[in-house]
Amino acid sequence: MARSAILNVMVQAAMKAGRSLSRDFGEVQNLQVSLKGPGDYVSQADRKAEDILFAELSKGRAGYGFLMEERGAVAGEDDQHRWIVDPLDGTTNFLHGIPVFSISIALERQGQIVAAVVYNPAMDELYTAERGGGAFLNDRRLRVSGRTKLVDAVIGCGVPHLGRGHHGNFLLELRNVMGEVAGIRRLGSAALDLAYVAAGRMDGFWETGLSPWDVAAGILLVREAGGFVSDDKGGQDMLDGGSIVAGNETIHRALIKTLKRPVTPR
Ligand code: 2AM
Ligand code: CA
Ligand code: CA
Ligand code: CA
Repeated sequence: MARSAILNVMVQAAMKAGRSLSRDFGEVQNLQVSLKGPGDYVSQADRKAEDILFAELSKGRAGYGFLMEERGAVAGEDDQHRWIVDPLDGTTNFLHGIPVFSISIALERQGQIVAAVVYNPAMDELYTAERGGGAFLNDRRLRVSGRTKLVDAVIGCGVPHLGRGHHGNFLLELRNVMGEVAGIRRLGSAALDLAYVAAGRMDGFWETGLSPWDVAAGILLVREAGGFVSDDKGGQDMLDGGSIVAGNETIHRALIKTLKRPVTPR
């Protein structure tokens, strides 16, 4: 598979940051950790990986702007292009020694996501996509699952975070979904959840309360693997609205309907 020059820049940056995360994951008990809010941790590993990504992406393409979890927005001279980056998606897993975390890099051009990399260094799984060029896991072309019935489906979700609301609504959604599906999973890295939907490992995924860097790359992975992505109302406000529903066409539609259904006591 021939990668474009820009995707190569993104892959090289992700691999370098991935080596840093892998080293820190091996000595996780020695990392300095601080609290950004209730239950919201950031470590030296997040910051080191972000520094590497900022340096490598800046070197690869001068002047592009950034939106990064720890740095926030950094304006560039080129206002047509912006990197949307999460240096460590799944910090809670990482700090607990659970090898389910990822680096997420999306390139936005004139408001459209055109290239995406999600990399899980612990499993050495590299997910890439370019707009119109398909999605890949390492060198293998990806396709969302072909399952069409919720009763056969494994659905990923996120659990609302401490102090951020949505808890009551989540319980209603969960109750609706768990009564219909084969299984529910909670990985703890939204970027990987979306990559797993793209890979057909999970048939669908929903979460609320997310930030643009959690989902920007994963959205393109799912679309380029033939899947559907929307916010929880069926619109396209995923980056700023914070809610996301993904799946193949049939599961995506069924999941939106099931999430919204008024709960009937059972
Ligand atoms: P993070 O690990 O980069 O913070 C899991 O539910 C998803 O929510 C992950 O993408 C995770 O990203 C994000 N997340 C974890 N803790 C969070 C918090 N306190 N507030 C908002 N998002 C959070
Ligand atoms: Ca975080
Ligand atoms: Ca994140
Ligand atoms: Ca993060």
